[in-house]
Amino acid sequence: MAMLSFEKKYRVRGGTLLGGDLFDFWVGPFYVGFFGVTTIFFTFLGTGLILYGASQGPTWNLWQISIAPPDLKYGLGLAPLLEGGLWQIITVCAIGAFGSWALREVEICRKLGMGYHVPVAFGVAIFAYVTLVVIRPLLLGAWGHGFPYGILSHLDWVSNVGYQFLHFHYNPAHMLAVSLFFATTFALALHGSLILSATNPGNGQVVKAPEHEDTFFRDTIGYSIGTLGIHRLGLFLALSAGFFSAVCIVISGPFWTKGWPEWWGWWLRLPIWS
Ligand code: 07D
Ligand code: 07D
Ligand code: U10
Repeated sequence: MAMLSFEKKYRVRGGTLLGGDLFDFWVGPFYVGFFGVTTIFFTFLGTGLILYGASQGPTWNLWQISIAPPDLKYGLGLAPLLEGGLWQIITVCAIGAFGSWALREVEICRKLGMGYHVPVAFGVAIFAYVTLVVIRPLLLGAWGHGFPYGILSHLDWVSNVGYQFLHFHYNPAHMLAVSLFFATTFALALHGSLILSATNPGNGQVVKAPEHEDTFFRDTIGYSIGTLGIHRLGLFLALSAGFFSAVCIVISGPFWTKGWPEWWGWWLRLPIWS
């Protein structure tokens, strides 16, 4: 196994951000590190609290289990455990676990002498989540604006919040985010299919190199972004999609309270029409 002998060579001490040598070891394929321990801690505690919440609730049906945030009357204060307090502690655990996971990725990057692109990318997903459950509730003045932790209940939240603004599709940042998500899958489909077409050309055919890939796109659309460029573009599109998602929800409420279709009134109010 070539990969395993490579891993042995790179399984050396150092590169940790915290804890020094203390947790600088592997368990099977997994690197542990200080942040591996904190990941495990927050994950176990958070999952345990979800299970406890489920045991106090009306159902064990996996799709219907839901840990709701506090009522709006609790504002930004702490709520009793079974009235949203659980949601508050679980939120802390989730942020602790996601943040620890990102920092463990950083330590692994440092060990391998690689760039921090992966943890930075995960950071954007964490940012979107934190926007939903911390930043927006803070701006609106109540934890009750966070989304409930349940498979179906969180869908109800998305739908309800969407209709509070009449027609969420008219939110300009939502339009940008949706287009960027579509562009991301389009770019990955183009890239995946191009690579497979070059490396898997069919029985008896010679495997093709990047010159062929470049030429395919020059012939079709007159330009090739190149082998490194497509990965930069993919990362840019995906991170922008996550970023504009966070923007689209944080402006809904804190910065715009009417229906989103009404926002487009600025166009009709332009002085050029009179
Ligand atoms: C494929 C990587 C693997 C990850 C998976 C998710 C859990 C949750 C917890 C029972 C692409 C593992 C799921 C650990 C179990 C409990 C309490 C990633 C892959 C397989 N959602 N959402 C899903 C989360 C939000 C929305 C599915 C998480 C926002 C819509 C899954 C978060 C909004 C739809 C899920 C989160 C929103 C879903 C599949 C956090 C806007 C669907 C996810 C932490 C972003 C789809 C029944 C997937 C579905 C779906 C998880 C947040 C909208 C349960 C962990 C509030 C419209 N979401 N979601 O494949 O089928 O992601 O729902 O922010 O249609 Mg969601
Ligand atoms: C928040 C997930 C973070 C995940 C983390 C990791 C674990 C570990 C462990 C697997 C951001 C979690 C990891 C738990 C798992 C193991 C082992 C990602 C997050 C940190 N919308 N809409 C979006 C579309 C409508 C509405 C975003 C499309 C309706 C609201 C995206 C359509 C109405 C909100 C998007 C559509 C409406 C959104 C979601 C089409 C409802 C949001 C992506 C075709 C009536 C949310 C930040 C995202 C948002 C959001 C797409 C329709 C409402 C751009 C394509 C018209 C209220 N919508 N939407 O954000 O911006 O991912 O959240 O109709 O809050 Mg929308
Ligand atoms: C890409 C690529 C590329 C590749 C690739 C990939 C992108 C070109 C070279 C990668 C892509 C793929 C493989 C494709 C598939 C991927 C997806 C579709 C994405 C989605 C992925 C999944 C759904 C899989 C998710 C799986 C996960 C997250 C793994 C889960 C792992 C764990 C739970 C273990 C984590 C380990 C930790 C935290 C540290 C180690 C800890 C342990 C082993 C446990 C033991 C614990 C300790 C020793 C610590 C003690 C703990 C304490 C003290 C606390 C205890 C507390 C209590 C409360 C009990 O571009 O190239 O190819 O492949």
